[in-house]
Amino acid sequence: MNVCVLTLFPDLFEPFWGHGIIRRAVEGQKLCPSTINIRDYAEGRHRVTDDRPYGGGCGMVMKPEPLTAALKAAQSQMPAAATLMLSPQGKRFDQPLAHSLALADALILICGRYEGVDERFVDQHVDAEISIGDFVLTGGELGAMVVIDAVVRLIPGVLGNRESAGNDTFSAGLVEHAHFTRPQTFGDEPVPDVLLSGNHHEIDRWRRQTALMRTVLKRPDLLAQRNFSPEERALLVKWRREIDQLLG
Ligand code: 9D3
Repeated sequence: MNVCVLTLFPDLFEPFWGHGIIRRAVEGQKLCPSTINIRDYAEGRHRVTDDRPYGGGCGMVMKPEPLTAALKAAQSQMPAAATLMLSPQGKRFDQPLAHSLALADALILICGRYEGVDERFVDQHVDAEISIGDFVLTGGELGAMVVIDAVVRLIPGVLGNRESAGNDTFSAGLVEHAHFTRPQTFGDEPVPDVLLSGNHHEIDRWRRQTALMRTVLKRPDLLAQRNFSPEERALLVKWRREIDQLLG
């Protein structure tokens, strides 16, 4: 996948491309990343990329011409790419959106800074705006990295079999079961016996049950839209009876 990021801070992306699974994807030619410095496409001796908002108010607005020129440069390399902008006004990024972006052959990600981007650039050139959540960042760069990180690991061949993406929390719709490794006892806490039993049927059953319990406790919102299996339904009924018993 070709991914081109338009940003005023291309240096932020160098360590990102250079580590972990993203680096492996680059080395394995599953990801071909690039950055374009928007400032390189600004005119004049000072290469100004922002200006004061029409109508007044505080903060600055990104000028449309440097963004448009930078986008043309990206599109000359990847003419079929979808043009996405990271923005607090965008559609909330989630795992289904990550899966659909992972099908693309090329993506252009535009990172805003300052108070915002001239709306005419958005109207004329942006296919979709994406937000990574309801909190305020200082710019789109961390959002772009979040999107790229989530998308690249879904490209076939990027994850090894040992780390495969099929069984993810949000693909399964439940929080994962707890994980344990050595030592067998840590600060008085032993690893649950069943995990040492070697009984893989029992281990799978324990993992399914505790995943459901942990979802009830930690992320009940995930269960609102779930179609419970008969096993899950039976467990929830059993737990309800136990809670009713406690409450008299
Ligand atoms: C004070 C006015 N701000 C509205 C809350 C304007 C504003 C805040 C933050 C304008 C730009 C930004 C920079 N944020 C992003 O570029 C951004 C972002 C975010 O702030 N939260 C979640 N996802 C994203 S994606 C890009």
